[in-house]
Amino acid sequence: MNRRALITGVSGQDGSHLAELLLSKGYEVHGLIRRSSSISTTRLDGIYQGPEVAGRSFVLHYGDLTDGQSLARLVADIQPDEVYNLGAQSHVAVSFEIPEFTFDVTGQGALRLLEAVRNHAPAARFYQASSSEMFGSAPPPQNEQTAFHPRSPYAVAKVAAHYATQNYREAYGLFACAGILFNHEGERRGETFVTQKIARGAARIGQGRQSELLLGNLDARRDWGHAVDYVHAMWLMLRADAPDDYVIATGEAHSVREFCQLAFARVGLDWERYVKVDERYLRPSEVDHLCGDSTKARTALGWQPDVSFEQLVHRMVDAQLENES
Ligand code: NAP
Ligand code: G4F
Repeated sequence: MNRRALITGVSGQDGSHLAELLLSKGYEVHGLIRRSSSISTTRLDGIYQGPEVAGRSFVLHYGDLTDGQSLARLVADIQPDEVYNLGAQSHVAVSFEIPEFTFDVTGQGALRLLEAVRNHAPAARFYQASSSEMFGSAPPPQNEQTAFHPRSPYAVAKVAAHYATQNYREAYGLFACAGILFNHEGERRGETFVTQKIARGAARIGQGRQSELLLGNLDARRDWGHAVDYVHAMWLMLRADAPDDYVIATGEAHSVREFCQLAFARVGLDWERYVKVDERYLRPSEVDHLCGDSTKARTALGWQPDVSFEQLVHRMVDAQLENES
């Protein structure tokens, strides 16, 4: 029997890569999408199967993490073997503008989904997309033992969802895992995250379509990996013998400045001539330095990343050059 998976956030960067991974492994994949006035499933173009496809293995359902009844009904109807909760208002800076909404979707949404699983598919394995943002100002290297010090409404919501996942594991015996993933990027990254903003800006400036790039804090350091490597870790966690929480990271941190340097060099330009700091992109409280220690995942799950920092930057810029051509 093929395994059946339900993915929230399937239209996002990670959701689209995870859906492809699970389909390649023979899963029947169900994805939750929100209704929107324009098409929001472009990342799924390569795997979309319309309702006319007989016996399709990829099915999209309307729902919302703020609507507990829709989640309960979907879980009851689909009876998934695995549930991946990737849906979130995932933009840290935006979470300062819409904190209540962020908490509702990113924090309480996880609790709603856990309840749906507990009540309607208690044998399902559950993955929660926790985040290195939860570590906030805790000094690097951060691992599973590091105390959280969240620095944004988004991070506070992720901490709540993380603890809810642990509590449902302890209280109800759910096979519930939290992956504490450090930043991961790629060709499908949203345009307002710093890496894609830089990759796109470098490509456009290189092609003479843009004259400057406005950014915020250039000193922030992140442990950046590629999303394809990271969704593989999600799947490995749910294939383990017992549920647990794992840090997923490359173990290498670079500054926003270094990202700019490599991205602009890819198009033969000196970044310092084009990048300007604009205070509007500074955050009320910043996370200065994230660098993960993923020894546990490497040892227990056999996980390791394949894409280096330099390859990541080059792949993102090259993809933007193709987009713009
Ligand atoms: P993303 O590209 O922003 O995707 C977020 C997904 O959540 C989208 O499919 C979005 O749908 C969906 N969503 C938003 N609000 C929703 C709601 N109310 N109900 C249902 N779905 C909703 O994020 P990502 O980078 O793929 O990240 C996936 C998950 O991992 C997120 O939970 C994120 O917080 C977490 N995470 C990401 C990173 C990273 O570096 N990428 C690191 C650690 C943790 P629309 O397409 O309709 O907006
Ligand atoms: O790309 P960012 O917006 O990602 P951030 O805040 O680290 O959050 C991402 O990674 C988290 C994992 O740690 C995820 F949980 C979360 O969902 C998201 O995927 O910003 C990275 C850094 C920050 O320090 C920010 O202040 O880049 C700095 N930055 C500088 N200029 C900028 C900009 N960030 C953005 N988005 N836009 C700028 O113009």
